Amino acid sequence: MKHRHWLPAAAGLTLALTCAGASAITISEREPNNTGATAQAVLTNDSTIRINGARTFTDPSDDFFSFDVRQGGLLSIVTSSRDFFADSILGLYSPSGLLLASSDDAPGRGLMSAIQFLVPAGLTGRFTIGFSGYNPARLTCSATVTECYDVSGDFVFDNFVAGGGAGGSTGWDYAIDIGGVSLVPEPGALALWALGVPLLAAVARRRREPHPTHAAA
Ligand SMILES: [Ca+2]
Ligand SMILES: [Ca+2]
Ligand SMILES: [Ca+2]
Repeated sequence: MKHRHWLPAAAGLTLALTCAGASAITISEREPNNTGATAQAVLTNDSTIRINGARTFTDPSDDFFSFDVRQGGLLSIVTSSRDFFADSILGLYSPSGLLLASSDDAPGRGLMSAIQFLVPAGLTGRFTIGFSGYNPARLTCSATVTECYDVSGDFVFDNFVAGGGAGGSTGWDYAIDIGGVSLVPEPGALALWALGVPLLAAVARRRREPHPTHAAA
């Protein structure tokens, strides 16, 4: 490798490229995460994120997760469950909290949800997803599975109901897979990051240098 004579730079670049590659991270859900404001932050440079979560009978609350979108591109969010009776709903919110897309039963996924959203180049930042169970008594969805609204006309996640979240569908585990080019930092940012790692290492080394009063150490 050309940079063998400058190990910190090589190490930083290798780490940065590892982060930018087709790497995946698996995260376990942490309650409470019941509102957009208390969403569980999933912060990573990995290109795909899997969240393993649950809607249990003791805690059937809505589940919110936030993650960083670094550049425009197709953002893919797919949910699944090992339990055949699982019936999810899913919403995607912009960094300013605007509902961008929602899903009840996605084509080919049974009763589980999925969203494909083309993130405009200028709309980067911390996005949030809301996930819950479908309850026909509280929710109506269009036939095209694009939008779900509760009985008050709002999307269901801003109307959390204790003991049921959005729905009566509970008591199942789920997985949410988030992927797309938009999760990975831009090449320019990566280059800066790779340069920054050896710089920080040099600063840290300098700080660790013995103080004059302890020069003998
Ligand atoms: Ca949960
Ligand atoms: Ca929750
Ligand atoms: Ca559904």
